Amino acid sequence: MRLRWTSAVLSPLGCAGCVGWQSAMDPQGPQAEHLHRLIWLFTGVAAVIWLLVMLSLALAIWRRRDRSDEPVVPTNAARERRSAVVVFMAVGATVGVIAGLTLASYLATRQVSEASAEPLKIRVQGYQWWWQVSYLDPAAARQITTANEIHIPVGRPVNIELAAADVIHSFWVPNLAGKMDLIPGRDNRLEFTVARPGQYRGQCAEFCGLQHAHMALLVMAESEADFETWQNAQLAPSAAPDSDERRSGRQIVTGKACGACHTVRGTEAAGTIGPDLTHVASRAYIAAGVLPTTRGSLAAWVADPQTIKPGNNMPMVPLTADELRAVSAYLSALK
Ligand code: HEC
Ligand SMILES: [Cu+2]
Repeated sequence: MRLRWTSAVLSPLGCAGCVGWQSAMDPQGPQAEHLHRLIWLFTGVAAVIWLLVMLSLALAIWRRRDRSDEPVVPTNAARERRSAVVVFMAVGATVGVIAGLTLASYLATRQVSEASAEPLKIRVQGYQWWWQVSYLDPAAARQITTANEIHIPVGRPVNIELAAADVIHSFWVPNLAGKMDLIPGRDNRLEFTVARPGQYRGQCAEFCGLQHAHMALLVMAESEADFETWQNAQLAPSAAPDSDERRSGRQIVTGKACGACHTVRGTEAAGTIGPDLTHVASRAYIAAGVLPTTRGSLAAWVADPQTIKPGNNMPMVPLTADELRAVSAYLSALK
């Protein structure tokens, strides 16, 4: 990851030790760069105007102090005309600046939303409070469904179709692109290219309920070869259990309520209400960025999802300690 001074200054405010860095001031692709330039243009123009206003204010105060015996109201016609000219010039400058910034913003938006010829097509569907990620390969056998983690090859344009399953969400990966809403009943599109490999954090940017702040995602930008390796691993069905403990774990996941909500390809579990668990242990986090994926955190989550992420749509399924151990052993092997 290439660090700019803004990243260096701001990183202590971020999440030390987290996977993925998140900042609109550290653009990692052409679309993000257009927006970054726009941010600086607006900030620069606004700063100059602020300075000019403060300077004229200081000047006015200073001049008033010098001639405190004079009346406040302009007394003759010449002075009044001069004031009118100044007011007209100020109004003209304001209109000019606003028109210029509007044009700059329009041009940047147009550049950001340019479509490319053969993008990698991904569909992201927002749920309270996680992201379903599907790779739309023309060959049905090569379609992948995963959650909260998007792998993309560096240098290839990515076209993301954005849909919402319940309420309005907003997809925002600040290093890569602007925000785009996910609206029930209306699919939006967002296209971007990542220039450098890295792990970029994103999050829901539209208040969508209690756990809105716990709806993060990760974009893993990799070389074409690494991406292909990942893709092939994801296409494989779930790993078969290699011990008695894991076998009984699989039995619990497919036999208890879990399978009604989760899919584990290669088993009977085929639910679609929660994230696809076929390769859950290959992802850096579970529950949309809330816990790093370890056997311990998988056990903690399954034991009591409502304490970890209150209000989320996974109920607590009562398990004995042995069952929980078996389930976490099984899940943590689903690489
Ligand atoms: C009523 C549906 C439902 C049932 C039953 C259910 N889950 Fe879930 N599960 C969910 C939902 C929804 C989420 C996403 C929660 C979130 O992140 O907001 C989830 C998340 C998870 C995750 C985290 C996945 C990830 O990638 O973030 C795991 C692991 C998991 N469930 C395992 C289980 C197991 C094991 C069982 C059975 C003991 C089970 N679930 C039962 C709905 C369900
Ligand atoms: Cu959301």
